[in-house]
Amino acid sequence: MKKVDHIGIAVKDLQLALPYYTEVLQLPLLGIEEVPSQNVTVAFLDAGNIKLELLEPIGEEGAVAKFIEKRGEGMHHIAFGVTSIQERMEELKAKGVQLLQDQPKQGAGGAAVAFMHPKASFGVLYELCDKGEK
Ligand code: CMX
Repeated sequence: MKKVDHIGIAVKDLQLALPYYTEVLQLPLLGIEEVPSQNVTVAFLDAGNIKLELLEPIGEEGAVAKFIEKRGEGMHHIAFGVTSIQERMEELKAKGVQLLQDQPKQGAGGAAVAFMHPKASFGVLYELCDKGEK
């Protein structure tokens, strides 16, 4: 894994959470976007070398809605920035890591994303995030 791209944080209400990040912590807001494939609206904040991604559920069905219902708001996942995501997925599969899908999905900003099951990663949900950069 090359580097951490962002940390995902589940929140119930983006508009309630955002002022804490932008005004109290003074992190610049990079943008807000709906990601229907993941049932979330996300806000990215510039936290220096990495970004923070606030995730607000859309509806009650998605992974983040379920996470908040079970565990409450808080740290949801860590995303590694990768290149050639399909190759990285094959490498992980060959090492016996359980991935949550066979093909990458479209994530925020049009990135190709895939997740590893938290049970395979000692309780942490890791994401692979390929923005097509070299
Ligand atoms: N971090 C760590 N553990 C987690 C977790 C998370 N984010 N989400 C769930 N778990 C744990 C649960 O606590 C549970 O553990 P126990 O069995 O010990 O109770 C176990 O994983 C199963 O969880 P569950 O609540 O039964 O939920 P599901 O199995 O239905 O779903 C998961 C869990 C990881 C498969 C699902 O959340 C998923 O597919 N995630 C990937 C997609 C995603 O998270 N998308 C949202 C972000 C998208 C974005 O960044 O844009």
